[in-house]
Amino acid sequence: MILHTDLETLPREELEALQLKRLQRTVERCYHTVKFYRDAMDELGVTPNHIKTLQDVRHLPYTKKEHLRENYPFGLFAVPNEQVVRVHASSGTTGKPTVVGYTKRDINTWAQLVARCLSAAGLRPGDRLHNAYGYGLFTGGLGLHYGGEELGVMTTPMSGGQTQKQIMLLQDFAPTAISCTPSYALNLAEAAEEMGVDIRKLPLKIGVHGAEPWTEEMRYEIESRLGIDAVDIYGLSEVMGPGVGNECIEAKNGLHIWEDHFLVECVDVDTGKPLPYGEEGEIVFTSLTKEAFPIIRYRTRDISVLDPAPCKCGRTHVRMRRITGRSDDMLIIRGVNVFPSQVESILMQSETLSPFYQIEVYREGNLDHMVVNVEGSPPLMEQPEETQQRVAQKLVRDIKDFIGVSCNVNIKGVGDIPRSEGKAVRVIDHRKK
Ligand code: DLL
Repeated sequence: MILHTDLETLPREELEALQLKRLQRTVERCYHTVKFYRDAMDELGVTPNHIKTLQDVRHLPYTKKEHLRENYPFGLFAVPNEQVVRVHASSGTTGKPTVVGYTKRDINTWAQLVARCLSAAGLRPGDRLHNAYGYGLFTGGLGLHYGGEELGVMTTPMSGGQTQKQIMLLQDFAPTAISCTPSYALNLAEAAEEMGVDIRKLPLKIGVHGAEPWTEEMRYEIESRLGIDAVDIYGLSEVMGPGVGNECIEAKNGLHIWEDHFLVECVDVDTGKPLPYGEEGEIVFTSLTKEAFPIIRYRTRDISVLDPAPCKCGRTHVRMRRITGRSDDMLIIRGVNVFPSQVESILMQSETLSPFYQIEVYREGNLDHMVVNVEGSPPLMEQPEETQQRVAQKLVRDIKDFIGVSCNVNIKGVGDIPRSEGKAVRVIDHRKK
């Protein structure tokens, strides 16, 4: 059974007409209610009347994370604070967090879009969702929670952490689906194995994973260790939270962006110039229906490719390929650009390793140096030191051959890499200290 709304399968012409109407309304509102947008548009000499076609979005100024910080906490809200019923904030490693707000209607829209995601992932009313995204200022927990309830699934607000208790509830509540970061899914798989529980024998059948970059190899690992279909969910707090796009379980090949609510562009990271479909660049969103915190041309720093090819699920919304990484997570090692996900792909192909890794970067003199720490599988760790060294040397060669960068690889013992309970820390860059 395919369960999607008419809006997900609208013919492109009708979808684009709807987008244009909503874009015009959004720009008009932003111009008249948010000083930041009015000033930015005035500076470029653009008024809401300039938006006659969807392409005209390109005349509008970009919004960046620093603009949110400069207007901390509520300066970009487009409604009086009395109409805001929820705020979320993203932590950020330095300084003040970035704050976003929702009206009652925004909360409803959000719930409907996350319900749409869950439905695309294969959940149906009557399913049971174990929600292990963190509850709190982070949008993951409450976002998935409201979406689960909206779809009509029994939703357990488990949040992150208490890993052994999670395994107990996975057995006792018999959920058919789990939502958590991909790294936490593997953490759970490992904990279950240690407790002697075979997750693959439980009723669990679908995983809805996102909030951090992951690879096809990681998908394979999660699917085989948990015995589920693992589906990608995407979103960011500045644009709404989880639920901006989702993979369909039919194709599992890129995330349908819910284009009736978000206008998506892909632009050159350095120049900001819009790129045609099929080219890799930075993903940019304009919200089309948000009330409290509308956003115009938000530079996500997420790197991907937009693919307009028809999908076998019948949805007409464009697909965004799996995120390669964030432009600010890209490591430049002696002039070579390296995304942690590229390293992950290589590590995950080796059956003698565990899927727990961390990359460290140092500067020695004038040279950057990358060290990959990865756990060996329990059987590898029982082998003599030379066998482990051979595995490490092969990884060094593969990383050099496929990514073009020389590095050191340390095979670590089981449990030596910190386990994630939410977003995994993949890189420790000692150059930034
Ligand atoms: O991570 C929202 C979310 C919660 C998405 C739960 C999916 C599931 P932020 O904390 O604001 O919001 O972080 C947003 O996380 O710009 C991406 O860099 C990254 N990200 C989110 N989803 C994916 C994904 C939530 N599926 C930032 N693949 C985004 C890769 C992702 N990266």
